[in-house]
Amino acid sequence: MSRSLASEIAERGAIKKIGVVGMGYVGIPAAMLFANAPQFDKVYGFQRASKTSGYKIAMLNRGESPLKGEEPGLEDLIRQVVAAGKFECTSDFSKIAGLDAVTLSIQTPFLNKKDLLPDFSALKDGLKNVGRNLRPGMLVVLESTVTPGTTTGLAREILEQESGLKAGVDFALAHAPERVMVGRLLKNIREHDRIVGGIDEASTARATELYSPILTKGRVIPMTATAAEVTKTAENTFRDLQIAAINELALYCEAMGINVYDVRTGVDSLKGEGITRALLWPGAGVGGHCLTKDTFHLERGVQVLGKGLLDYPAGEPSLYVLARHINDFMPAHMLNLTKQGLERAGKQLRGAKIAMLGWAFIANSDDARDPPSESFFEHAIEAGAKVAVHDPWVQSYPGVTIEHDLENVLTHADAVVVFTGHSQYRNLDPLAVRKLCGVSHPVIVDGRNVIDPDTFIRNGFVYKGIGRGDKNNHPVL
Ligand code: SAJ
Repeated sequence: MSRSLASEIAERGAIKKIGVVGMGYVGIPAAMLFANAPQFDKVYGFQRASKTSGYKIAMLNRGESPLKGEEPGLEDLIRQVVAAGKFECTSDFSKIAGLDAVTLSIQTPFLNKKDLLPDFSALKDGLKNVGRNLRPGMLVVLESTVTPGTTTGLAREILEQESGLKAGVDFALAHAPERVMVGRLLKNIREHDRIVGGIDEASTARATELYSPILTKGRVIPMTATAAEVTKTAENTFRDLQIAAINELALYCEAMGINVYDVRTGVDSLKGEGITRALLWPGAGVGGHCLTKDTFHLERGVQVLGKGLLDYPAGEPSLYVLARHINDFMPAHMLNLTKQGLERAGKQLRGAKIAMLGWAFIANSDDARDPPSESFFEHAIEAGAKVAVHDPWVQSYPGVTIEHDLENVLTHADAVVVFTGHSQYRNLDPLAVRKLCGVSHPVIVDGRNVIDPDTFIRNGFVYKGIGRGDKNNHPVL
């Protein structure tokens, strides 16, 4: 523990004023929980006044949430902390100079996944804005998911360059990755354990002081910054791998004419000591800003940090990247099922009207980042189909007309394709849907296991479902 950082921090005293850079799905709930904690006096949310996101500043300062979709407790909390004067959103980054701690929750997508090239441009901008206003004794925390080595490498370099200060001597630096899922943002932050990885012990201790007040069930799990980066990228990579495993099984079950859900129940039944089964759910694909890219952060990490040291079977592909390929194949598989269904109804993709139900990457949310629906949409149009898209939550999406009138989308549809598991689609009435389609054998393709095949088959539909080999070649009634 370096004397100077500890004394800088001791001199500064307890953390009272906090800044959160990036008002998105991660930054907004975190800022509100900090603002709601009695230990902290004031929280600033920093948002660039850009064309695409600048509107959030005024909305938040009016006590409104820019996040659509079901987010229990968030709207109320925003109203509460804004009314109490504990939270303010601004694009004036110079305010950072008066704070004790700053967190960064900024998107870290990939420019090119094949060459493992991340796009850290937004993150670098954020780090520069913080670095320019950094003062001795302050704490900086990266919450964004990053390539292992980024906190002690790129982030440290930019902060030191911009501030003229030294990490671990003049200021504290840590990685404390977010672990939130849309639909339960506040709950996840409060109840999940928090990985806290400082570049040194003083930084870990200071970051622990920051997060402890907002944790209810969660505990702080301290480690090094790089171990924290690997933990985050690995947990998402493992989840993606688990989904790929069940997706591959679903494809096998279709080919063998059996029901993957029977098999899943069977496999899942083997419980007991030393046996952990983490079977996830097959589906139309994996989307979102996390699972679709964190594997590549991990892969890049071992390439950069583990340069020449990795002992791995020569010429064998990475298991994790293979999993990505399987999950990326599922929208194409959905299109194959749609094509097969239409052929069973005596039709072709070309000229057919497809009603796509669900654009968001996850159920009951407006989150449409990297949606699996997009590649299906593009390939269906390429194949000559007309595609209408319905989503109850997503407001808009570049290049796609998102409709909120379900009847209109279903009208004259030859095929209905369920891509997102929104609750609304669990109550589809086959008779009403068939009437709107207005054809003798509408096709229904279930990519999220939300409908009962038999009910639709009985009503003259041609049914196709992920993993439903037991139903996909049913007699057409
Ligand atoms: N999906 C399946 N089958 C499943 C689970 C999910 O096909 O059994 C699909 C979903 O439909 C979606 C995608 O995968 O398209 C991602 O879904 P998700 O439930 O993983 O949601 P994310 O990406 O928002 O959340 C993940 C979580 N990571 C882990 O659980 C390890 C969350 O805890 C992270 O905070 C989040 O990534 C993140 O921000 O990193």
